[in-house]
Amino acid sequence: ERVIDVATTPFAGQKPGTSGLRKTVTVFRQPHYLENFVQAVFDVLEGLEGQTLVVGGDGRYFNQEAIQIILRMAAANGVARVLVGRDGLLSTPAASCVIRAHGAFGGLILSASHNPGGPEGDFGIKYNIGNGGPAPERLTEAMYQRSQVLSRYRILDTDTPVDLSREGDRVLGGMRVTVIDPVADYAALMEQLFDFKAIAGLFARGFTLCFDAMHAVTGPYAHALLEDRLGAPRGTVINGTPLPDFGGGHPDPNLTYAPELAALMFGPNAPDFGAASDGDGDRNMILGRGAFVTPSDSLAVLLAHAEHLPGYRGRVTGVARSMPTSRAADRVAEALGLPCFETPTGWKFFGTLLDAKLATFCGEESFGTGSDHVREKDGLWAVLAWLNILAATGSSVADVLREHWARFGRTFYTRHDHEGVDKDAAEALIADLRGPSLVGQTFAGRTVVLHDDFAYTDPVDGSTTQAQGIRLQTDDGARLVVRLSGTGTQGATLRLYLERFEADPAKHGLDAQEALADLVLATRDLLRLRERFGSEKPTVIT
Ligand code: VG1
Ligand code: CO
Repeated sequence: ERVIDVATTPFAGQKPGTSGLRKTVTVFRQPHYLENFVQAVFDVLEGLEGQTLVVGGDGRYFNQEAIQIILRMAAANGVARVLVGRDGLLSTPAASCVIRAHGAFGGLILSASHNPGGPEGDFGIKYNIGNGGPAPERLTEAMYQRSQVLSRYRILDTDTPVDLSREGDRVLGGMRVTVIDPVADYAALMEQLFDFKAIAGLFARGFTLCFDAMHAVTGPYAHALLEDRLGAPRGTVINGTPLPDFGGGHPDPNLTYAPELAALMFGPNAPDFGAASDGDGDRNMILGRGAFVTPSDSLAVLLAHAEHLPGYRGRVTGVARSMPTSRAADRVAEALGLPCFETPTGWKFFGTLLDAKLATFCGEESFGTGSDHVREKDGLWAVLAWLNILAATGSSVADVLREHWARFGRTFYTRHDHEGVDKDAAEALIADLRGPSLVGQTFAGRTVVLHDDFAYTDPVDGSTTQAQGIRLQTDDGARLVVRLSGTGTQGATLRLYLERFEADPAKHGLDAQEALADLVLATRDLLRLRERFGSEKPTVIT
């Protein structure tokens, strides 16, 4: 096969957001669109020639076609070898694991994560660096800049697809393509981190679990780990076959988009434990019988119980959370004498902290939890960590939560999303909030003590990131955060994050929406939501 240079012109807006470039499938299927972006990535990677890349995706519509294009371009750009998951599948955490396990130069992950898939849905692509983590901002910015000026891309002149259905080596131009088992490296890593014997013991004693893979990429991983290795009965994993359109669902593990699981866990026949993960397998939702664990609490609980987890015992150095994530983990860190870092939204900001061993666990309120075992958040990892804790303590999920709150206090937390709102109106709201300081004024009967637009200086590499979201804090420790989504593909999504601390155990049983009701009302007034957007009702509450 010949290498050819194809003349092209830039597409506006090929700018990676919170997690890679995400657009509708229709945008991605325009001739040259994907090719341009991939070439922009390759162009800014120094020393790519002769290296090994990892490629895989969440199996959504356009995954296979995209991978074939990427393989032909990688070969044409001098990549020596590509490791690709069988059938083009690799969950995001597994891709991170494979990059690290094989010492690859980096990897391309095809996913729009929790966004719906299918011909009318979304697609996405992101580049991860050699530590297995998302490319840092300076690299994604360089890719964007390059995409705006390139005039040609390089590709192998062939239409014959590489067979990705069988494991083993193939040759494509001058490049080796190795099709790997997408689960093997990842499963081996999980066995090193957790007490599989204790978890298997739980299942042997009749402990029941329902894991909803939401027809997304975690199905094969969950079948292999939970059922095959840990002995949970068949049927423990539901919706376990990855489908290009996720069965028409919205593969976002929360109480709104996983309604069947939610109904099961709060119904009369609830199993002991319930969990779900998202399109690309990096998010997780944790439920017990009649109990929902907020992701912010989950991070705090894992940190508090690290001594039960073989892979972490005696080596936890710190914790990091994204800015809008609740401060529940901060309280645990303080009690344990560990540092707690507050970073901008998106997993790419945790990489330097993990590499420098400043943080061991990381978390985001958006159902993301993880550790230094890879450089992505990891849905199934969180599920295994919780199972390990339940096995070690002999407690139920509800008891673990109750005991945690009794010891550290409870941080009531909620996020209200207003999806698909008018972009100009949303930007005007943020601009207004960047205006005169509200410090000293009253908010929900409290006094505002902090009002800023979050900026971050990375303590390891000194890089700075501005304008990451408005923070409003009151004298009693309540907090409102306002920011716009960087992963959406339609209009704008406004995210409002609210929390308040409660020390009194007699009040820990309250429903979060009830406990935060006065803050919700005050937020609607302060932001004049109805006036600006025509409605003050959120589309999704998590
Ligand atoms: C959202 C979440 C953020 C997460 C990101 C990627 O970003 O809020 O915490 O890191 O999605 O997750 P945004 O900019 O829309 O708020 V995933 O599972 O979509 O890769
Ligand atoms: Co995801």
